[in-house]
Parts: sequence; C-alpha cells; structure tokens
Amino acid sequence: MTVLWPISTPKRYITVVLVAVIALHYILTIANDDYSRLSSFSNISGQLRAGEKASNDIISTPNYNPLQTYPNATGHRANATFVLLARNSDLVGVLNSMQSAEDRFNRYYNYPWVLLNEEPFTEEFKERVSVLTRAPISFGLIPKEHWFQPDWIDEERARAGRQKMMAQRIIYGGSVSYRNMCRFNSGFFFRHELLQPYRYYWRVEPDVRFFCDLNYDPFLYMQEHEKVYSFTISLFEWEPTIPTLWQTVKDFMAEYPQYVENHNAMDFLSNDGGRSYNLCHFWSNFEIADMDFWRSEAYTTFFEYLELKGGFYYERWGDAPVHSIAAALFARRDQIHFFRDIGYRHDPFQHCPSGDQWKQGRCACDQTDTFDYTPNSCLKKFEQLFS
Ligand SMILES: Nc1nc2c(ncn2[C@@H]2O[C@H](COP(=O)(O)OP(=O)(O)O)[C@@H](O)[C@H]2O)c(=O)[nH]1
Ligand SMILES: [Mg+2]
Repeated sequence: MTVLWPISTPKRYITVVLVAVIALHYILTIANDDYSRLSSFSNISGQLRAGEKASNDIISTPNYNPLQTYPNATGHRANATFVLLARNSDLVGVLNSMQSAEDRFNRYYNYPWVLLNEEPFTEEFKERVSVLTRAPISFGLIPKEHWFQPDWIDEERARAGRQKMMAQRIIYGGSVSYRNMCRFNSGFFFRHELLQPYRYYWRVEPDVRFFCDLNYDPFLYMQEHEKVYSFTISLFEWEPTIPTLWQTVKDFMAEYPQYVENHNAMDFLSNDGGRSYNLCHFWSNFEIADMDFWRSEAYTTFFEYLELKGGFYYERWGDAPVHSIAAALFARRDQIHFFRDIGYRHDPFQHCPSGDQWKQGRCACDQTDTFDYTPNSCLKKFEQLFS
C-alpha cells in the first residue's frame, strides 16, 4: 500500500528539522539568559565588529534586564562601572579578582566591566574573562600618548633616577612600565573613550580578593552621600619614590589657592599644618570614586602641573599619593569614605571587617588579621579628622 504525503520525503525531513531547531532556539532563549546572550544579534554583530577593529571591542552586551536576576535590587542604579587595567599575562590574576567581585557583589547588580591595556587583549583573554560575568564587558586599547613616556622627558635624567632607585632597592625602582602605569592611573584612565559614559568606578587589580558579601550598592552609597573618593586600606608611602612631590604640591597650592577646599583633609596628609608630608595615602589598588572629580578643573590643572615637573619619570610618583593628596585637598573631608564593611586583600595587606559586619557579610577573613590599626596604617589619622 502506498501512503501519499503532501511533500516529498527529503523535503519533509528538512522541514521537520528546521521547525525543531527554531522551536529549540525559542525555548532556550526564554529559559536561559546565557543562551540568549550568546545567540543575540547584538552579540553576534559585536563579535563581527571585534574582528574588524583591534581596539575598544565591546564583545559582550547582554540585552537583558539585570534587575530580573536580583530580588533585592530596586530600579535605582548608579552610573558606574568596574575598571581593570591589566596585561595579557595577568589573565589568571584577573580571573581570580573578577570571580571574587562577581560572587560577592556584582552577580546581583551586573555593573559593567571595562578592561584596559596598552596592547590589544588576546582572543583567549577576552573569551576566558567574558564567561565570568553576565554584565556587559568591554576591552579597550589605551592611546599611546596616554601610556608611554613623553618625548619631552629627558631620558638621561630619567635613567639616572631609575638607577638611583635600583641602588636603593626600591620596589619597581628600575621599571619604566610601572611609571607608565602610575601616570596613566593618575591622569588618563578617566579620559578613556570607554569610560566616558560613566561617572563612578570601582578599580580592581589582578589577584585581589573580596572577602565578604556586599548587601547594598556602594556606588549608590557614594552618590547619595556626595562622596568622591573611598578606600579600604591606607598606609605610608616610600619617601624615596616621591622626594619632590610635596614641594610641588605646596607650589601648586600657592599658585592656585582657589582649588583648595576649605574643609579639606590636610590633617590626614600632614602633622604640621601642611609644612611637611607625613606620607599617608589611600592604597589605590582599591578605589570606588567619582570620575567627575578627576575630570574637574581643579584636578586636571593639578595633574598637568605634576606632569610638567616630570616626577612620574624622574622620580616614581605613584597614583596612590597623587590621588590621595588631591582627594584630601580639593574635596571636603567628609567626601572621603572608608568602606569598613568591604573585606579586601591585595598582597601583602588586607582589611577584614569585624563584629556584625563580619557576620552579616559572611566574611571569609580572620577578623584579627586586619591592617586597620597596625603601626603602618593611617586609618587612625583619617578617623581623627572627624573627632
Ligand atoms: N596593561 C598593563 N597593565 C599594567 C602594567 N603594569 C602594571 N599594570 C596593571 O597596573 C596595576 C598595578 O600593577 P601591579 O603590578 O599590580 O602593581 P602593584 O600592585 O603596585 O604591585 C594592575 O592592575 C596591573 O595589572 C603594564 O605594563 N601594562
Ligand atoms: Mg597590584
């Protein structure tokens, strides 16, 4: 007996398979965010763009509502992003840091990540980092003029400075790339094209660890309390890395008194009303801060002043003292915030919360192992500002 099919057998199979594939696609799209992200047109076109252009590839832009994933989140979000500067060789450390930040906070908030490098990130780097988050990630290339030692720097003098520091066994004393990094973090990161849309940022470095759950949005905290700069660890700087920095700061203050805030935190920086620098600074490998502050006339004028002295290369001025001095002088003292409840480690120091904060944060650190009031910490000095 012959059965008559409306279409011929090979065509029938093709139709059945096509219908099955389309049905499966829709079921997966509805059921699974990750599948939806991987297969979305914006993502595919993003990958095509990434192939065309080596810099500023936005390779992952999920088009889903992050609030759907977090029951406690309100619709209220800050205009903020994570920022991570890294080399391709930092991959494993970057994975560790991002995993920690995602697990303890960002998986519930999905703030974007911006990763920056003076060389293009490799495909492997981008692929391995992208699976750690459902938030948008972009990978940016740093413009050469924001990174490398400017031509007008007297290289003979810079080399002599490096040799002197190597003889003194100062960490990174002989490194030009470290100096590039410090100068970039001091004066340029917030000018990067990929950071233009954002106001607040959270700086993350490779191989850091966040010990505790963060049950609120620190960016919103910054915004709602008019904070411009925050820290978890503060300590003394190596004096030989900044021999002329304080004199330069004093010259700047004399020339531009209009930028110095009346209710500043000078007493955090100096024990004698500003005559000398006590070397206290905030450890800038962790920062949650307001880029509008770095973009302000006061700070850009200050950075330009420092830049023209050449101290980023003739000495080894760090972004930590530069940021700290600026925050302490150009912002009100109450605009600087100590995030006591953020458990954080960057070798060799850590800040571990205590008591209720430790318990509620499910912190994985030892409460007694914290830098806070150790002899090399400046936290007491910071707290005295408010006593
Ligand atoms: N792209 C790039 N990133 C760098 C370079 N040197 C340092 N960094 C980054 O700058 C930050 C500080 O460097 P790090 O080696 O951690 O310095 P340390 O914390 O002071 O010991 C980290 O995020 C590094 O990944 C570099 O030459 N190129
Ligand atoms: Mg580091």
